[in-house]
Amino acid sequence: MLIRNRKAYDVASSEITPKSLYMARRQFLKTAAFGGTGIAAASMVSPALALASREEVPVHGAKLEGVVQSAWTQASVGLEPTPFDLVASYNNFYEFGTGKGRPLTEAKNFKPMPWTVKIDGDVEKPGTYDFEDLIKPHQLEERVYRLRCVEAWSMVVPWVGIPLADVIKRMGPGGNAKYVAFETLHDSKRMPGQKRPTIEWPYVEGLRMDEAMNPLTLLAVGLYGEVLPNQNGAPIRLVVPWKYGFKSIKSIVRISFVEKEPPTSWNKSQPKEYGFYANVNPEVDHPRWSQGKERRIGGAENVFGFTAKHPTLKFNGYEEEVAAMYQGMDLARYY
Ligand SMILES: Nc1nc2c(c(=O)[nH]1)N[C@H]1C(S)=C(S)[C@@H](COP(=O)(O)O)O[C@H]1N2
Ligand SMILES: [Mo]
Repeated sequence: MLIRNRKAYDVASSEITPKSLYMARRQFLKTAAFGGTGIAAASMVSPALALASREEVPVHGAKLEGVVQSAWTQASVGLEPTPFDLVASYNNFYEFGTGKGRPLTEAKNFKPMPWTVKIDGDVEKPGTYDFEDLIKPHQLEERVYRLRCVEAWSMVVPWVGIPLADVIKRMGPGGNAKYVAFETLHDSKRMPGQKRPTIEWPYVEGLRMDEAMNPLTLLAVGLYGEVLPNQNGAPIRLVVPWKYGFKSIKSIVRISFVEKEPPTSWNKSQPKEYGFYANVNPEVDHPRWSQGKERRIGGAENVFGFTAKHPTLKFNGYEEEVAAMYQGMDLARYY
């Protein structure tokens, strides 16, 4: 059968969402009234509704050269990658608005280049590095990873990036560098969502040093072989596949080597709901909903309903690679 040879990303979005359903949802949107419930990595908006409100398809970026295939292939995930159009149009990026469809349109005119990343703290080679100088010495790899959002939806994304460990080794962290802290650009002229106090700006995140050095942890600069779309965190974002999506901070301008556990945005905003570790764990529910299942973006269940169907895997399926780092830790306490 011909269709079986086609890659997921060759499938047009019109085939994923039959046109009639798409139009029906648009009509529903026009007539339905929505009570916005404010804040959360957690507003339970269905992807169908978010996609129905977008007016244009994502813009493709420049092809990235010299990308090698990593050990984390599509076959190792065992799932088809989520089509490009969905990865680049269903986003969480509060700097460009809180709706899932907002970053696509609100980030359209964002100009990521030129870009610098400040490296500071307990490290041998601190400084302000041009994006190019930060990336150039390293080999770009493609890595197909699961992404599991705390809101119980998930995707499979073919990222392009470099292991964070390679950059850390090159920078030479000192003996007091127990954690790595990350910061997103703070400039409300370029990121209009920052004009509103949705969360405290800038967005900040952090990892323990062993988590940062874990071979899975990626600094992504692209997806689907192309330069990272603005809405996915251009020009450089973190990808930590065994943790909930909010740990994967976008548009990074600062990486600091610190001694104490750094503050993280969602923990600051709602400490009872979001901890520092945020490891994907089906056994530890969010206080307001189960983490036992997930809804795959683009999956058949999204067409008619919003029920989470697929069981969530411990550490998002990366247990073998990461479980040893948490041995002896009570993961219900360190959530
Ligand atoms: N700076 C910044 N990074 C962020 C966010 C954000 O709002 N701002 N949202 C996070 C959340 S909650 C998720 S699920 C992922 C979504 O990444 P994607 O849009 O590429 O799928 O980005 C994370 N990184
Ligand atoms: Mo998220």
